[in-house]
Amino acid sequence: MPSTTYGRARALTERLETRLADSLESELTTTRRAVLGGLGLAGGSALAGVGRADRHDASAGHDEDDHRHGNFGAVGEYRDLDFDPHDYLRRFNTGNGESENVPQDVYEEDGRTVREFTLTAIDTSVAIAPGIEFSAWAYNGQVPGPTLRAVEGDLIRVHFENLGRHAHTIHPHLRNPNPAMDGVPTNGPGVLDTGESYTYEWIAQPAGCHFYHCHSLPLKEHIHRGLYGAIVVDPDPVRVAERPAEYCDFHSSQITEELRADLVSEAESRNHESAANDAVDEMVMVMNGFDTNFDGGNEVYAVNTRAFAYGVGETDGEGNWAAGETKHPIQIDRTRRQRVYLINAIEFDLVNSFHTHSQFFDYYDHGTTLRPTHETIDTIMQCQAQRGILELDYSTHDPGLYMFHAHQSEFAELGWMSFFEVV
Ligand SMILES: [Cu+2]
Repeated sequence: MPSTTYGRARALTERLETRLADSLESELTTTRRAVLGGLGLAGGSALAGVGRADRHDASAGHDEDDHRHGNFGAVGEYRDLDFDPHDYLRRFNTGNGESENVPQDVYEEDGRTVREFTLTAIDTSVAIAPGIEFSAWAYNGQVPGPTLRAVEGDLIRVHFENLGRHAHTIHPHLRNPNPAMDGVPTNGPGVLDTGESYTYEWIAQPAGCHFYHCHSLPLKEHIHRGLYGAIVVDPDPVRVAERPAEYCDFHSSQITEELRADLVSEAESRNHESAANDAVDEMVMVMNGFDTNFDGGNEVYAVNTRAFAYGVGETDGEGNWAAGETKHPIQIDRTRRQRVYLINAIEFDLVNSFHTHSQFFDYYDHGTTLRPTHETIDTIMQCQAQRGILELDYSTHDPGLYMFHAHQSEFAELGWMSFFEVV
């Protein structure tokens, strides 16, 4: 593999990174000037937080909300877990202790598998680009929050503790028959103030790629600040064999034994407890954006929080990345099937998109079916909170770097630009 390719890819990533840093710098200057102009004689002290620091109290009409909830001052831990987009990509929490910062357990109760997790909302800061810290509100100190994974029909039990300065909830995008567990201000415990806790219980259904997020008001700020994550619900092959029509767009009278067998085998490939799943390389990508100056628009875009994290950094061209290098492409073993759980967690922009270069993929909208809802496409669009499963096959591709990015060019240039490294 010629290293010139890597050299050029690295130069491109660096150029985009520099432009992003410059645009943030000029954005900061413009905002400061505008605010100064508007302030007149009011003085400069109000500027202290403009830009990279936390000025949520002054910026979002939040004072009233804070006082109503009685949240004064920071009570949560302030910590930076050095969230790593590369580590996040392939880390699933199934109750078996996959993450040090996520207390979890798995056990049987009344004939049902229970997957238990503790999620704690805290105020923290996350590095969204080199040298750019964003004041986040985060589940377990990371953005996106921990990926929770269960099998269809399991009970997901989440002990939630709010150690942040604002009132928060957890709202799951699941089929949930108990309104008290919906994590909204109106139902059940409502919003949880600083120091309060609650245990949510959700049945893992339907199978698919789902989303959870805080549902406190103002909603757009509570989501955009980082309180969101993925829930993966693996299909249960036994249930699929019994009720195949629920997993495809065929009527039960049209289900042949062959189709049933195909659906079951697809379900096994998606189920982390099945050996067939080991053969699939699975990843979680949460498309997100950051409004660094709190003007209601994003200045930085990313997959899994850090701009250009899957770009090309310093390398010898043979896959050896320089020590301490935080950027590198996502390595893909061409002999394996690739599956991406993709979620759009963006705020302020109506849609986001995902585009692969030199490759087409199958797409399962929301991941709730076991047959693709789109076949052989290279671009998909997701509105806010929409998600789905992509399946890619690089077995006939030459090794090398293949770009993928949002096909909103603006998003790509402001951070949402990445590479697969097919080996
Ligand atoms: Cu919140």
